Amino acid sequence: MTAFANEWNGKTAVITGVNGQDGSYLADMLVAKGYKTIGLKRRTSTISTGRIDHLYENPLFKLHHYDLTDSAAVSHILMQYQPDEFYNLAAQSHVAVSFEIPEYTSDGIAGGTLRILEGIRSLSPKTRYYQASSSEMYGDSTDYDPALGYNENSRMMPVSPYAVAKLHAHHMTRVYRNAYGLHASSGILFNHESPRRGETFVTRKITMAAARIKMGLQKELHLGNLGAKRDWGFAGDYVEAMWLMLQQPEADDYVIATQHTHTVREFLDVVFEEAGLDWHKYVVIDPKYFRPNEVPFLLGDPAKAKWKLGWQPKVDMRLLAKIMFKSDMAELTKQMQGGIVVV
Ligand code: NAP
Ligand code: G4F
Repeated sequence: MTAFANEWNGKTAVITGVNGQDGSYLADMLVAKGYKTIGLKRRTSTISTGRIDHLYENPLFKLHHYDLTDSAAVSHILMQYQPDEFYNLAAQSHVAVSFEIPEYTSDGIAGGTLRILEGIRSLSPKTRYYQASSSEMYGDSTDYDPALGYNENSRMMPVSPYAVAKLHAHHMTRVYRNAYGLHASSGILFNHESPRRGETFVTRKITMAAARIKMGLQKELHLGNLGAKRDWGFAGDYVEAMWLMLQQPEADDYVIATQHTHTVREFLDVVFEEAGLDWHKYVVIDPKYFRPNEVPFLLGDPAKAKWKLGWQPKVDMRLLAKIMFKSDMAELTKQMQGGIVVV
């Protein structure tokens, strides 16, 4: 038996943003299910494919270059593969950065989504489409039940360029579903994290800093708003929900969340307690990390996903925080033993 014993199941899937957190977990899952998995990544000047390097030798996995702003690249991929499923995960996904580069963020997310939908409509209309929508779209809307949280019908009031672009893409997905009969679904995913989370998002920034402080490599952790509340789940659970949406007879929109919300401060408490440290000694509140507009509160109601998809989250915030901290400690220990640590 080879290390890649899983055979092709006859299905082909395309993933944009395969090099990101979710793209890498989704690629792992689809390859394990026997999909021929076509990962699309943008070209970067330095190699940064650590999340997907382990897939390179797998005959079911193939990588192509692409950019959200390039409709010809999408057309070629659709014509070449006529994929059964297309997962659109690529985005400039950092909310604070979207205030600095709003046009780029918007063109990639709103324009990029439209380019793919139009490509599918004209070149491969049987392809089932997944859109990576976001809880950030709710913004500061007060249209939710405090006990249950936002659902698929709650009013959305985005407060960042990123969220406005995501809302455009969300509605465009619905328009192509209703106008042209495409099997196009949006997952309204609340924050989800993992050891593969980008290092500038608050959870990973905290777990990495706690590990570095523990090892004597860092003295301070600069953060912004500690009072913001987020509904944090595990990325590995959330990619399962994406796949389930595309297995349904009808396309639809689904909230994916844990239905528990915590402040950034509570996340800090759990991680530093796990590290045996008092975060008050290290955290510096830095105006640089406050945003021009902030989403103060996110809590999602995944009842529809539970009922229709049979999906439910398996990892809560406390466990997630511990898994991430442990992983960062292990990685740092390995680097220190290999003599490759940045102080
Ligand atoms: P991520 O780690 O930032 O991954 C995004 C990927 O998109 C990266 O691989 C990035 O490439 C790629 N990308 C960025 N700009 C691109 C462009 N112009 N052309 C082609 N590729 C481009 O994000 P994630 O956490 O995996 O999230 C996946 C998707 O879900 C995103 O659309 C995000 O907005 C959305 N979402 C995320 C969450 C969450 O909590 N994680 C919640 C709701 C929705 P590089 O690898 O080269 O940087
Ligand atoms: O980790 P964050 O940057 O995530 P944010 O802004 O909620 O966005 C993430 O989740 C969205 C889904 O709701 C996705 F659509 C989006 O792509 C992304 O994955 O910030 C979380 C909270 C914010 O309230 C922020 O103000 O943490 C606060 N925060 C406090 N100090 C900080 C920091 N955020 C970051 N990134 N860095 C800080 O130093």
